[in-house]
Amino acid sequence: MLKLCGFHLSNYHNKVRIALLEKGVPYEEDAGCSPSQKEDFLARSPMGKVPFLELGEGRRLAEGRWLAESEVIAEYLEDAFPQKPLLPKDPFERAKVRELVTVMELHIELVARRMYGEVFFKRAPVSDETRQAVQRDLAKGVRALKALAKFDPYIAGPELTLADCAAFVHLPLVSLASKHGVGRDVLEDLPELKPYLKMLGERPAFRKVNEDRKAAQAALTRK
Ligand SMILES: N[C@@H](CCC(=O)N[C@@H](CS)C(=O)NCC(=O)O)C(=O)O
Repeated sequence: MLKLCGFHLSNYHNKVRIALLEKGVPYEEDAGCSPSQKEDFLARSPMGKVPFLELGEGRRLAEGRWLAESEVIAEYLEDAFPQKPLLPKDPFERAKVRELVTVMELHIELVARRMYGEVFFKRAPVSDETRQAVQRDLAKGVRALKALAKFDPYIAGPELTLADCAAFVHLPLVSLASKHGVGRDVLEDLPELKPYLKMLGERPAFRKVNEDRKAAQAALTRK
């Protein structure tokens, strides 16, 4: 049995969970798993991040099998469980889905993430230099997203793909972070985005993950 380890407020954890649920792959979850730089955690996830996937623990740590990096995990699931694919068959179309995911993660989410501490965790504000760099880099990422996104009705075209799993978890965070961090929702120029996210949110897998995220957020706020 696969075990997905992470927590329900993690957008990367939630992306993999949506893929597992959409594909109907049976899995267990450890949703109480926080990032760590401790040695035994690093043996499972070498950058100390979540999510990671456990593919069988083995009797000793060295015998265990783990995978880190959400997109690597998602692609593993595609290879290991080809039923209900979330990547097109055609090599070019598959690559276009990966291109979209890379733009959303490397050039948009990771850029906006530089402001998450300030915006979501009440940490010290970023420097003016960082804020300007974020604004400039986000503009390039969003320009690329606009060029690639199809909303037809899914972000990569007529089929639901891994790019939708990524868009659903990352883009709302980017909207919020940019609204509070640079004074403007950098995704507001994509008018198709809101109805598209709403449409995805009506699918059972997406809805379940979103409800669990909201419950985790509410529990955190009560603390
Ligand atoms: N590229 C990684 C990013 C994962 C990531 O950044 N996870 C966050 C939680 S949402 C984390 O573990 N942060 C702790 C850290 O960066 O040390 C992936 O796709 O899995």
